[in-house]
Amino acid sequence: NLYPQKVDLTNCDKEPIHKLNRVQLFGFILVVDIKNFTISQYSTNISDFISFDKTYLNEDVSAIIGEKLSNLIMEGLNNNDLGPYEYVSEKGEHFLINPNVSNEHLILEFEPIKESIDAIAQQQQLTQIITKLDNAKDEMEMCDMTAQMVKDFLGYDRVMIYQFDENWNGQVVSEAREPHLESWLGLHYPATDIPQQARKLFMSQGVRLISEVTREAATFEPELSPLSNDILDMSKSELRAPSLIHVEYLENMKVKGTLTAAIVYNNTLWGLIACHHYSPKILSYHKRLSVKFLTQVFSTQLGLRSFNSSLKKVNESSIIRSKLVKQMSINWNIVEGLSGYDTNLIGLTEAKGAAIIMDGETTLIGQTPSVIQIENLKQWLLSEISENDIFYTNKLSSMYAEGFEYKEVASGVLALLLNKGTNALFWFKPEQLQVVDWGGNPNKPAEIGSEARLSPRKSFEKWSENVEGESLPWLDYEISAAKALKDSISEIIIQKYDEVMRLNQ
Ligand code: BLA
Repeated sequence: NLYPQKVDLTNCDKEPIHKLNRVQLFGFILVVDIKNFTISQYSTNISDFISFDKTYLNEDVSAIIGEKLSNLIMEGLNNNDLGPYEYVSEKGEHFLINPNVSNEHLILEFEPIKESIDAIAQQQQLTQIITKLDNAKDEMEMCDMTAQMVKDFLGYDRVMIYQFDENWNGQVVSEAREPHLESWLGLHYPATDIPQQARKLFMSQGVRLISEVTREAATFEPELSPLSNDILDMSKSELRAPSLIHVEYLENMKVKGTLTAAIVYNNTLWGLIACHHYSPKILSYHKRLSVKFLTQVFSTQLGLRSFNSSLKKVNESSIIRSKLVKQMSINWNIVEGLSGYDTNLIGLTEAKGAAIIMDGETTLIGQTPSVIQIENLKQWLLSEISENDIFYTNKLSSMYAEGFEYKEVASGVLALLLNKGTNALFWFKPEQLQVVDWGGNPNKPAEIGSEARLSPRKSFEKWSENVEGESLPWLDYEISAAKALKDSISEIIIQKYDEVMRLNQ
């Protein structure tokens, strides 16, 4: 049995989706032995495109594509510059050959060329898009513009910008769609919709076209590669057909054709541009390449903008810290310096409240729990974290039961313990009540299908969930600001000590 594994929800993240022996029908494949350029396998739909029969197996590939092209590809292989190439068949039909290397195989992927490319017009269009992106006022506007421009450029029925969170759940943050379609803006999808191996493969590919959502696919003749005695690894193939689980998923969404582009920066998958069409849709290789380029520009811009806006926050916060240090130095009084002026401890972060426990006294600023509740929290922290450490959470009540009593003001806590916990600083963020709209019930990711096997969720109706006891997260700059303040306070304490010693002399 070639495919021993039965795929269900418990193991679908282990499905070898790069080795399913399934080829999409909008093109065909010749697999060539990289050592001697003989044909070792072909996709079973080849006769839909060119005249071919079994006898070509083990023949030199030039028997099909001609001596000239064969030499050109061989040269490209040696120079690490693999096309694409144009090929004209016996019948005079034009194809693009898109080669990729998979171990000892050279995989030649053929796609019919349907439209003539107006390179200049396409370049102008791209330049316009990039200029527009440059002028977007913030990240949100950039996402909205990109969704609309990709829709205009490619002509899909729906284009979404989809952003991952830290647990690989995702949310539709921008959308452009045909007016008769219902909006999916703001909908959430659970991480299981895109298993980890699919994310990895997708990220390295960049752009993925599924021209027709169908269970039908071509396979290879022979099924196993005679070179490796194994199923061909199609990780780099554009014509790789999707896993049947994913097909079922898209069928349930009533989608007939998709294009997905990975938004990557800092080597991580930030999100994706997801294009849906309600009828099959083939997009030429050149258009796909343009989308890849566009998505790269978009990703870089996005990264740059978020870097700049967090840099701005870091700068503002460090100005506030030096003010606090100055204030603390006036009378060598830490509590007064942190709480007695217009600029106080809260401003260092985006918290709404803060507390200072210093020499047995507790000082409160803004929205906080009570003095006793904060003292209890400190005792709990002492048992939880080492005495001079920093602690933060945006879901206090999920780990500390008493926190539930004051989750409205302090679902988020950032705490610094000083001098073995005799002194402490706290910042508090209020509960951020939110309704999360899931595109389907996330706790019920699959249903038993008619064939008594698991299938992806059938319901994409809006499914709402209340998230309780959570604040906005603590950002990196807020945590760094707290750490830096701690160092400043230690210095002030040492200076104060020196000062006292000097006066006493
Ligand atoms: C792949 N699932 C994907 C991909 C996306 C999604 C974007 C990768 C791109 C692609 O191959 O087309 C999910 N698409 C979405 C989501 C939206 C969208 C969330 O447009 C939102 C608007 N899928 C499931 C479950 C499993 C599963 C339960 O829902 C597994 C049990 C599997 N998803 C699955 C697999 C792939 C996939 C196997 C890879 C398909 C392949 O490349 O062969």
